[in-house]
This record gives sequence, structure tokens and C-alpha cells, in this order.
Amino acid sequence: MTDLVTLGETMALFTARRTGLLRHARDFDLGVGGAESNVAIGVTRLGLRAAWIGRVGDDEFGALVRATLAGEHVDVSRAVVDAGAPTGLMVKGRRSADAVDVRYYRSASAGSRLRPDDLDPGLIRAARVLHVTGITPALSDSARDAVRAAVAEARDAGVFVSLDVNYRRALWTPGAAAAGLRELVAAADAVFATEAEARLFTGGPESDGPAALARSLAALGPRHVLVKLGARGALAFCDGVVRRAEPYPVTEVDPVGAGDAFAAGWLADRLAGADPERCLATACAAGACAVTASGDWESLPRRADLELLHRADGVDR
Ligand code: KDG
Repeated sequence: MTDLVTLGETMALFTARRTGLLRHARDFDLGVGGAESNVAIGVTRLGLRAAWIGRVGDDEFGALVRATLAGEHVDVSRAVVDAGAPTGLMVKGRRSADAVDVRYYRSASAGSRLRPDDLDPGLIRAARVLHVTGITPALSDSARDAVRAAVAEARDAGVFVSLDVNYRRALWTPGAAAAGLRELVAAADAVFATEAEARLFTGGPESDGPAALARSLAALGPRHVLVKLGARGALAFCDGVVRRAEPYPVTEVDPVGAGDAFAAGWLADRLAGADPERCLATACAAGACAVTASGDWESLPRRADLELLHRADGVDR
């Protein structure tokens, strides 16, 4: 049985090895990245079974995406190879030692041609969680329809729906994202958001802190709202109770993928039956692990890595 099903776009990822303007980069590492597949890898490393649905081109990058996810034991049997469009690309540079800069080359990519027909309703209905993000609906009308159809299927079957807002300003404006994602927020059981992302929907004053933002977001429908506060930790508003978690002190190398790690940690522990404090602590620990090395998913933790982090932290969480 599959524990978590997710759908979205996974791209080939070129990461410049040298700091500075990309035009001066000579060497790149080649890997893959995609918010949803990062979560699939994250929960798999924490002991669950995950499946990823998406489209890749009939090209070397598409082969790399499928091989990488399969190599991480994510079920890619429903991935579609689309001969009509290329696999999308993402290029990560480092303008300075502490400023990561991400560019997309994904317009009209195979991943953005995802459509409702690509779904496997039986797979979704039999899963324990459907995880979606606010990225996929911004890719195209058909991708948006695929997310809607997946969520409708999950809800109909009583499957837990998880949404990471994941606002991407390269894809749409804040207003378009708020309008486009409101319905998904309302349909989700759990919503993950940064403070800025929560503000897209709540319309409250800038002075609203994370607890107020979480409450306002929960008022739209979700039972669980998780607000990611970066180096300040995180806050959970679950079933009417606010909980706060401190960050784990780690040295940040690459922040990209931390939010996906956070979602994976929270979902994996929730599915394992952990209590709300533990779910939040694991989410923070997973997010902390994710920033310690370059790459969107490579440093996602296994259970043993989390234990090491808990021990190094010295705090009983
Ligand atoms: O969440 C990390 C993602 O930003 C990255 O893997 C790429 O899916 C991605 C996106 O669209 O930004």
C-alpha cells in the first residue's frame, strides 16, 4: 500500500559550483528538484511508501528524474513520459556566499502539461495522504485541473489532504495565487505556509504574528496549520491548540528544500501516530537537516540522522 501520493513537476537542476554571476560559472552539478518529489523522498527516507505522479520529457533529463526518484525508492510507475515537450530545468547559482539564486526554464515543459487523465484514482483513494503544493496549479490550466481532481478524489475517499502553499513569484502574482489557491486551502486537512504565504489569504495586518496568522488560515478550513518561521523555528495550530517549536541550531549551506523537509517530517510522524509536539519537532529537525548541504533533497534525513540531531541538540524534545 502507498502511504503518500503526490503530483507535480520535477525538473533537472543545474547547480553552479562557483560563487558569482552565472555567466562566469564553468562547472555545474546536475541533479533534480521538485517540491512534491522532495516530500516523497523525505517521507520515504523516514520509513513510508510514496508515489509521485508527473510528466517528464522523453529526454535525458526526464530519464534522470525518473531514475533519481526510483533510486530513492519513490514509486514512479505512474510518471508519464511526454514526447511532446522537454523536461523543465532549474538553475541554481550563488550570487554571494550566502545568497542562493534560483532560475526556472519550465514554461511549456512536459511537467506543466500534467492533466487529470494522468491521475490514478485508485492509487489516490487507497493512500493515507495526498500531498499537493501551490506550485502545480500555477503551471497551466490542465495542471491546475489535475490538482483539483486529485484533491476531490482524496476528499471523496476520506484521504488526508496536505497542501504546502509554496508561493513562487516567478509563476504568478500574490493576488493570483491567493485567488487560485483559496479553494485548495479550504479543502485541505493540513496547510504548510511561511508567514508571508499565510498573509496571502488572511488579509490581516502586517503586525499579525504567526499564531494570529495560523488561526486566520485555519478559519478557512484546515484542521492543521503549520507556519514555518525559518531560523525562528515553527508554529502549529492543530485542532484549536497553538504549539511553538524552537529551531535546531545548524549551519546553513543551502536553504532550498527546507520547507519540503519540514512537511515530510510532519507528515511522516503524523502517519506514524506521533503526538502533535513530536510531529512539530520532527518537522523542524528535518528542515534543519535539509539546509546543511547543497541540493534540494539530498540531505533529507533518515530516522538515524534525526536521532543524531536530537542528541547534538541536547534538548529533550
Ligand atoms: O521546494 C524546493 C523547490 O523550490 C524546488 O525543488 C523546485 O519545485 C520547485 C519549484 O517549483 O520551486
